[in-house]
Amino acid sequence: MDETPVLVDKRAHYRVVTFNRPQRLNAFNEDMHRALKAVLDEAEGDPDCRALLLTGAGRAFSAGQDLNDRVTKPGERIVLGGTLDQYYNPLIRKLRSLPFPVIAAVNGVAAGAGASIAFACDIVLAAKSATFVQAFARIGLVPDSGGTWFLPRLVGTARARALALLGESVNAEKAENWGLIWKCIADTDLMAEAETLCARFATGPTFGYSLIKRALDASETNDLPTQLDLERDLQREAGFSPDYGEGVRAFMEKRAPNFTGKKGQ
Ligand code: T3D
Repeated sequence: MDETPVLVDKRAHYRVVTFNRPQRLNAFNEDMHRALKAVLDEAEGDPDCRALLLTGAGRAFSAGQDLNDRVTKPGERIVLGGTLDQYYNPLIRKLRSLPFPVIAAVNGVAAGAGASIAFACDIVLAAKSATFVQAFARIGLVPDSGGTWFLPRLVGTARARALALLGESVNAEKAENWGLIWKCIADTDLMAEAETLCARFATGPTFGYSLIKRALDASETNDLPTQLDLERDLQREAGFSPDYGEGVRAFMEKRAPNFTGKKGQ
């Protein structure tokens, strides 16, 4: 087992979580999956955690599945559905459902499931030198960990199909221009900018953010009437939160709001 396949730095109201297998470009093995799950579960259970930043140690964000664990003899079969059920799919669901913003600071190459994990985050920042690679087709696989769901929604069908089938690398500037990510940032500024954003979220209206995430996720499958009903229900909940009252008072008093992030009664 690696010493610490996932590092956690606790900051004021947020965590920086670093994939830490740099010698393997932060490729995922079972130890790393288990470590990441524990970190995310702990963060979710801590009411003081109001934002999370994911990044990678060394020159990669993550190269996806560690292929050292997938080497077979010719003719030997390997069952991949099981690892998706056990590890990747719960990870993507967890990232999407965390009740606070999750930011990816993509510091280098994000390939295979490594790219899908970034796309599952709420906001993706990438260093100018970072690249996104749909590596799956290169080894005869299907984009997974939500890849076939995120790609067409982010960049449209034409680009999604070409990316998935060709497995070509997309640099961070193009990724921003295509809408695959939020922002491409100079390498030297990436972490500072990502932490500034996290710190901002960590003092924001966390409960309201969690409702925004729920509404946007639901809009992927809802028709307009259903979504309008959902917005009404979520807005009712948001309206009961102390942060809504504080936000309006602060606006009227022309001062900065002091949000607690809490849910209302
Ligand atoms: O299996 C299941 O459970 C199903 C789920 C699958 C999810 C997936 O993610 S499938 C896709 C798996 N990932 C890949 O296929 C990506 C493979 N890697 C690459 O295509 C390239 O390495 C990169 C595009 C990521 C980076 O290219 P480059 O030229 O910058 O670096 P490199 O020289 O290829 O790699 C550097 C080292 O990292 C090298 O090791 P070495 O020669 O220095 O000892 C390379 O073997 C290693 N490495 C890179 N990716 C992986 C890896 N080792 C294990 N697994 C990897 N995924």
